[in-house]
Amino acid sequence: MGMIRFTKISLTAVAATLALSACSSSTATPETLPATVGLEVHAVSGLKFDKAAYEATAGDIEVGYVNMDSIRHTLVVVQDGTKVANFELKVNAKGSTDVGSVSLAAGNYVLMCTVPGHQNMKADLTVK
Ligand SMILES: [Cu+2]
Repeated sequence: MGMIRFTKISLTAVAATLALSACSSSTATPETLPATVGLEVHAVSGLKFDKAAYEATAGDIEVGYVNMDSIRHTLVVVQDGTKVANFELKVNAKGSTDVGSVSLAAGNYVLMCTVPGHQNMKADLTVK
């Protein structure tokens, strides 16, 4: 019984330490995006975007891209396997942001990152 109790205490201590380190590593505040941004996408750790699906309003869409990860990422828009021309956002470091405008008609699109090895960074974009 004594051993079991000791193990429980140790795990609690480890959990507390992890919580503290998680807190201190999240202090890098991203640059602020303009209020006019109509679509905000975050790159997060694990080669993912922060959502599986996004929505935007048809027309000129101002897209804000925030890097919450520690490696560089890009953002492009693809429709039916073809990249939408003249639009690519790049965020090279943790906390960096990029903003750009893309004109999209209503429809279904896919957001992707073009960095080699990041082919699983995909999310749906529905434009209405
Ligand atoms: Cu990426």
